Amino acid sequence: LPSKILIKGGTVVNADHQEVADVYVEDGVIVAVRPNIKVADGVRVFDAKGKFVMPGGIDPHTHLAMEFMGTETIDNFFSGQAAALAGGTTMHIDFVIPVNGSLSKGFEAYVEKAKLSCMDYGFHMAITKWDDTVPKEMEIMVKEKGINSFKFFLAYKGSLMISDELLLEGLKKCKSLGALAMVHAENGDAVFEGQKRMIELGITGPEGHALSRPPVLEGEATARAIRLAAFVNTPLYVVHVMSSDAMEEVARAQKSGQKVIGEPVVSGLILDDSVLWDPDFITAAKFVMSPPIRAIGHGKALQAALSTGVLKLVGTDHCTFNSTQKSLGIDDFRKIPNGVNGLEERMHLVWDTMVESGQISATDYVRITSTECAKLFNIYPRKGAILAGSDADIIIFNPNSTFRISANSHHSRSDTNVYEGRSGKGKVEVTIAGGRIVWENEELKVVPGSGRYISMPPFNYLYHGIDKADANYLASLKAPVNRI
Ligand code: DUC
Ligand code: ZN
Ligand code: ZN
Ligand code: ZN
Repeated sequence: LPSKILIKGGTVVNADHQEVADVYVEDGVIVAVRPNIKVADGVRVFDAKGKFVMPGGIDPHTHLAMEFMGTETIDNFFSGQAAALAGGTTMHIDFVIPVNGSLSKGFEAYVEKAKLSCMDYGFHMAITKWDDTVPKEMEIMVKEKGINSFKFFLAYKGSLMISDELLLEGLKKCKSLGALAMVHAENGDAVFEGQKRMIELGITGPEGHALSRPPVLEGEATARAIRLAAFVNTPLYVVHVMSSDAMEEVARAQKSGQKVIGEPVVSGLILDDSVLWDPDFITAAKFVMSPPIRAIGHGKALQAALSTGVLKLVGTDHCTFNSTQKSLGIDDFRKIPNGVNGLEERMHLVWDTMVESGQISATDYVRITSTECAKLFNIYPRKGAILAGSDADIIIFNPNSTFRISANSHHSRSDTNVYEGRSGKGKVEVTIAGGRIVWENEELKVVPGSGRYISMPPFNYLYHGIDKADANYLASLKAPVNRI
C-alpha cells in the first residue's frame, strides 16, 4: 500500500471554498494542499483534472450489526463500511444500543462488533430505559468513552419509548455533560393506537405502516421535544426528519433563536410513499422504516429546507434487512423489521438530487455530506476537510460520469435496494480512507480491523451562550414573595 499519494490538478472542494490545487498525502494525513506540488518517485499519482476532490462523506446516522425487532441488521461493521467506502463515505456514526439497559455493557458489545471495521467510525448512544445507573453511565460515556450524543425515543411504545418526565431528565443530564440530546420524534402512544386501528380495519400490509403513523404524529413529537429542550435550555438534534410537519417545527425554533438541528435522511428526501402500496409484499416491505416514507411533497420540502440552510446535514438511518427478515411481517406490518439502506448510495444520490439539479453548490454539498457533521460532533478539522493536517479521507469525484444502483452490484449484504434501478450524474471514482486507497476502478480493497474509533469530545461552541446553571430559567422564576 503506497503511503504517499499525490492527487493532481483537481478542483479541491471544502465547505467554504473551492479551487484547483494538488493534494499531497503521507502516512494517512493530508500534508499539503496547493498548486504544483512536486514529488519524488515512489508516490502514487492520480490525475484529477476536470474532477472534484472532496472530503469523504460522514454519515451521522447508521445502524450496523444492530439487534432489532427480533432479528439483526444484515450489514455488520465490515459489510456496511465496505459499502460506504464504495460510495465515497469514509466515516459514520453508529448508535450503540445498551444491553439490558446497561450503557457500559452496550458500549463493550459495540467495541466488539466494531473490531471488523475497515473505516473510521464514532458512536452515539441510544437511551432505551431510565434508572439511577443511566445518568452515572452517561457521564462515563462522555468523560471516558468518547461519546458526546445520546438518543431518546418518543416512539416504540413498550420497548424503547420513554416518557416526557424521563426525556426531561435526559435533556438535563445531556446539558450538564455538554452532550447533544437527540430524539426519535413520533408520538409512540398515538402510533400504537394507529396500528391497532389498521389491524382492526384488516389493513395488515406495508401500507398500514404509513397509515398508522402519519406526519401529524411526527410534527407533534418534534414540537414537544423542541419545547422541552427550550424549557431545559439545551440544544436538540432531531434525527430522521421525514415530514414537512417536523421540518417546520425545526425552522420555527431556529427563528426564535433556539439551537435545534434537523437531520433529513436520503430516503426521506427522494422516495415517496406510493411504494408502500406495491402489490408485491417484499417490494413494498423493503421501504418500511420509521418514521415512514411520506407523500411526495414532503421530500421536496426537505430538499428546499436543505438549500435554505434550515436543515444542515444529511444522514441515512442505514438499517438493512434482507427479504427473509422483512418477511417476518408478511401477516402483520407491525412485525416488519424497520429500516432501509443508504450508506453506499448517499453521496451519489445527494449530488444528483441537490447539486446536479441546481439546488445547491459543490461547496454546500461538502458541507451537508461531511463538514457540518464533523463540526457538529467536534471532530473538525481532523474530519470533514481537505486541509493540511486533516485525515486523508478523500474522494475523487467525476461529475461527468454516471452512477447506477442495483442490488446486483451494491456492496451491502442485503438482497434488495430501495434505490433499485436509479441512475444519475456523478461518480465516486476513487475513495481514500485514512490514507489507504480503498476504492478504485470499481474495486474495493478493504481490510477488516483497519478502521479506527474516533472519539468525540463534549461540546463547547454548541453551548455558547447557554449558561450551564440555567441562569435564564432560574431568573425567570423571580424572587420568592415574602408573605407575613
Ligand atoms: N427507524 C428505522 O427505520 N430503523 C431503525 C430505528 C428507527 O428508528
Ligand atoms: Zn484558496
Ligand atoms: Zn429512529
Ligand atoms: Zn436510526
